Amino acid sequence: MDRWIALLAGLLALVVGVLFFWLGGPTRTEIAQRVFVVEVRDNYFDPPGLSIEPNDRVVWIVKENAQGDGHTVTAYHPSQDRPLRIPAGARPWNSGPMTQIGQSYSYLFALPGVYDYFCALHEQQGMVGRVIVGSTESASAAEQGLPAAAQSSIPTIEELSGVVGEAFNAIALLQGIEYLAGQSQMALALRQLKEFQGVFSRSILAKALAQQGVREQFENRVSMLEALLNRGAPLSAVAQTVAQAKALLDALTRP
Ligand SMILES: [Cu+2]
Repeated sequence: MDRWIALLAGLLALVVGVLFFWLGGPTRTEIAQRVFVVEVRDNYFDPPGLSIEPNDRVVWIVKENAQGDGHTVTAYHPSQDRPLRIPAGARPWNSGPMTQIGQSYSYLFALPGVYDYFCALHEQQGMVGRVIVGSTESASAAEQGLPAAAQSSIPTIEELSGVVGEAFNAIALLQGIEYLAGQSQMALALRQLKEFQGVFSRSILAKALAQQGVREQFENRVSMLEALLNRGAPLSAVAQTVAQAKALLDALTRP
């Protein structure tokens, strides 16, 4: 009888423990919600590839429109007269033509998988992009089936899993911090920066920057960005510092 009571007590403790952890622990949605910014240029996305976590948000911002006809950000999906190149069940998106500099479009990536997208006006010029959500190990997108120009410019899953992918991510993350600062979301901008600093020192990106002899320079830019955000410096100063950090990363994204 005593054994049963002990067993029941043990089970009860386990259930309470699990419930406590489940209800009290931070969930992925609380710590995620990072904002990555992809710049929309003539005629490419910068950066063209990202590797993110579920519930991260991507904001595309138009930076160039020399032709005047604008750009779109459109998912490869049958609803857009294209083959399905996003996870089954994921919501397709289409920004429609964006013609104003500074115009933006945002999408929250909820489901894991590989998402390919294109600009409806410049797909044939290779204006395409890719977002991997969740583990890159489970990503198994067909690397075939795009127009030739798109095929040659879309980052491969292998690239996005390595140092090129980390550099792309860092660029979009820093651009995201600039975007958040521009929205007066200083606390979010700082949190995103702290999280980046936390993982940077152990990253292959840090190693690659060290090999290029610019790691210290890059870290100085990131520290300066933190100081600027902390004292609510003008957005122009924030943008300039992000641009300098980005210039150091750009060297890693070119073959
Ligand atoms: Cu375009």
